[in-house]
Amino acid sequence: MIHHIDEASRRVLEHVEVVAQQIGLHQRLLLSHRGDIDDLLADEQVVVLLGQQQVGQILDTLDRCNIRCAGTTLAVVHDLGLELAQLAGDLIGGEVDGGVHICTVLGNAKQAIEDNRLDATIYDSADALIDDPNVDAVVIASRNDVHLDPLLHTIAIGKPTFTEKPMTINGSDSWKVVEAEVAKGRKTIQVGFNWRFDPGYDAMKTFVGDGQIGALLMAGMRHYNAQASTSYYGTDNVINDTLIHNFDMLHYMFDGDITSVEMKFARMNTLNPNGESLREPQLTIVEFSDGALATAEANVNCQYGYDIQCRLVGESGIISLPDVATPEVRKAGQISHAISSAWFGRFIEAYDREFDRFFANIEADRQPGGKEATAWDGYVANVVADAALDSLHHGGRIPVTLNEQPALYR
Ligand code: ISE
Repeated sequence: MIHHIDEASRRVLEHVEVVAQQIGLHQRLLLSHRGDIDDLLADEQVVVLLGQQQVGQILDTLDRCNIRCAGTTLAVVHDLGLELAQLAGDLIGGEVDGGVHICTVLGNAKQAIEDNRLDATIYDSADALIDDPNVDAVVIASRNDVHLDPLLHTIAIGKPTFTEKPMTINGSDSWKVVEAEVAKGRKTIQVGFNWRFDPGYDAMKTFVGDGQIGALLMAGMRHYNAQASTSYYGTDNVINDTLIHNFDMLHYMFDGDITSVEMKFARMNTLNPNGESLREPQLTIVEFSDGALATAEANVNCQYGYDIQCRLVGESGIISLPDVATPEVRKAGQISHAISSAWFGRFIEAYDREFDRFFANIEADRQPGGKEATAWDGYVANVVADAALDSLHHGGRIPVTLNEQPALYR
């Protein structure tokens, strides 16, 4: 199994994270890990396509996942060359002696590599890097709108791939991913719907599955962010970036397909700094084929913290997602509990567990399915989000129509 990331690699990751944030990544960054020979990831590289907002989270998650890196390989695409080359130069010549090998740089970085006398391999494209036989698995955590091409590529060559949610930006693109997997006859994609791995949601799923509160009738969910998560986050992202988690969780928790969705705007929060480009809070009403109903409130400028709730009403009882257990503080005439400021804190365990599952599946040569979201689940969430966007823009209740589920996913 993977045990502990070594100190040198941990410091590399931390350093990269800081630098990536400092230089405000606008392009994509590829990061790969190479494990020890006797490690779970023996001689394996994981390629991570990172975008501006995700770089910190993902590196942090990989770090916490205790991936042991005998050598860490950093790779850059597009125009990050200079900064990263300098960083690598610092690392190689400095604190983390010998721990870093720059293996992939595209764009205008060639000169920077030469100037810094770095040991580098230059590929012509991200695809060429992914094709490298040393790369055994791929993690795609770039902007939502650039997942599709690398996904289709990794499916074509059969490399296990973890993609951040949403799988793509709409149902028709996600269907291309499903079709590609079906054509290969094998599931290689795991979608990062991490809530499924949250201990609280996990326990609720078991409770429901065991029939402890009978068939589900209703659900009420809260999805609050202190503020919008990216600089380019707009009205539609409330659905296709935020509520899409809720759509996946409802699809996972309820036995039955989602058949329609309707969106409503609430009065705008005067503390929302984005004005009309980010119309919210939004409320969604989801209907299932057996008549069950769910509502989810999205409020991404709530100011006070990252607040996730879910209450499932069954025929003979109710289950509610526990608030994360933080110590109770009694002070100055008050009893209080700390609340996470963002999702990394709230779902830290879920992120770790979903990555652990991804690597465990690779090790066991097992296809994703069951708890981890497959390409089919990614497709379903996108189709529901498409209907929700339609409702948001045109009003009313919009039917959700799915293509027939291919046998591969049944
Ligand atoms: C972000 O991408 C996430 O996945 C978070 O869990 C969600 O709360 C946030 O709204 C999204 O933007």
